[in-house]
Amino acid sequence: MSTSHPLHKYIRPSGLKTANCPGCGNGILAQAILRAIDEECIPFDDFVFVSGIGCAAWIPSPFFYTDTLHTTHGRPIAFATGVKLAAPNRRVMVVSGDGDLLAIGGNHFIHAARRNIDMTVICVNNGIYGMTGGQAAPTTPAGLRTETTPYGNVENTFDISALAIAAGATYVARWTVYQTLQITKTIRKALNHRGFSLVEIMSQCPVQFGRKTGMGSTTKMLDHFRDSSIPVAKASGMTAEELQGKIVVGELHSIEKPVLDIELANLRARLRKETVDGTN
Ligand SMILES: Cc1ncc(C[n+]2csc(CCOP(=O)(O)OP(=O)(O)O)c2C)c(N)n1
Ligand code: SF4
Ligand SMILES: [Mg+2]
Repeated sequence: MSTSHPLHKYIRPSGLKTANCPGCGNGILAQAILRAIDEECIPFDDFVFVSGIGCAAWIPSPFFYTDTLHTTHGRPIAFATGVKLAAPNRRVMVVSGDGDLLAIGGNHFIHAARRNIDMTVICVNNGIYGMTGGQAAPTTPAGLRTETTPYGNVENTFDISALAIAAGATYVARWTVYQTLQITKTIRKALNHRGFSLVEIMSQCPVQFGRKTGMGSTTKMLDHFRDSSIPVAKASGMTAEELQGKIVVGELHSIEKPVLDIELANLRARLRKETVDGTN
């Protein structure tokens, strides 16, 4: 009897060890992503995974045994856009961190959402720049002491999912790594959605965020996710004050809108026809 893990077939046989720390939420998420693809029975070779720079960017690259693009900091969505437009039949999934996608990469993020480019973006929101030593990110909670906010963070934070909806994303959901099964279900839905999907995953970084909040251990951070999560249906009946410090989880937005690669293909077909007809 084989004892190998059922998802092992998706891991590149490189012998490389993960860059992520023990207790990091990234391992839980990696497994949830692979399980969603496995359950959907989508050939792994259909995918191109794109990531930027940061701990979360090590989730697909180089470990997922298909095409993986490990790009420059803040630019995974720009690379993913190029891949999707050059090869519309490939499934493009971006997996990267809150800093990578929303700080240096913020402009690419909002414009890809606005253009409804067909890609699944998984944003790992750990509230900090993990890989570079715990600097404040646009998601770092107010008051938190970090490497760059030694007296406490005085900035306002982005609500990543709300930003994506406002920018034009057509599928948006949020979970924490505590809700592993729901993450898998949601990624399956996102994979079946044609257009720009954002799945925001609140994840624990025990090493940087945990140390600085004093929350410390992985289990304490997971307990926090469990105790702070409010399903979106329940949240709709709560006041802003009641929602203070809570994490609204579930499917937040799902609509249909024209998708960029389809619109471009239609445009090309129309221009070709007009050229043949002599009307262009
Ligand atoms: C142009 C550029 N600026 C800054 C950096 C340094 N840098 C690398 S990763 C990173 C932040 C990563 O944070 P996040 O995307 O939240 O990933 P995490 O490590 O938390 O998963 C920064 C500032 C860089 N590599 N390139
Ligand atoms: S520094 Fe934090 S986010 Fe990065 S791998 Fe370690 S625990 Fe995970
Ligand atoms: Mg981060």
